[in-house]
Amino acid sequence: MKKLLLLTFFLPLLINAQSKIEVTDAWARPAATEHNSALYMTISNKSNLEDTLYAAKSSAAQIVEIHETYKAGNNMMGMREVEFVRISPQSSVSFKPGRHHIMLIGATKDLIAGDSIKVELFFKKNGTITVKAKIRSF
Ligand SMILES: [Cu+2]
Repeated sequence: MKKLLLLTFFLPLLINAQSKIEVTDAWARPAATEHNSALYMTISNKSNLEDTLYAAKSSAAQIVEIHETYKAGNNMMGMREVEFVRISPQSSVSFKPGRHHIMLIGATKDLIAGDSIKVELFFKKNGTITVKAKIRSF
């Protein structure tokens, strides 16, 4: 009974904390089954505390990683996994082509333009945020 009362008390606070991170314009590139896609979006931090994106998950891909693009020299671009991306207080980070992206490795189904997929984003302070991303080419 005591536990139940505590839960009731804290629930509104938890819901409030969730809304401090806002994800907009989420979209992912089309890909055939087993092939790779990338997801882009804008993450806005509406709180006065820094938050950190540290993982992502989706049933649409076998492996989901946070990636950054970097200059590999001689006009070559490479990409690599990063462990986290910091989102400063009252600011936003754009995941876009040539910058950060969520790498969807091994699509579990055909990702066709016009469809949408769900991706879970894990934040240290704000918890899990589920994002709906539209499949499109650009
Ligand atoms: Cu990548």
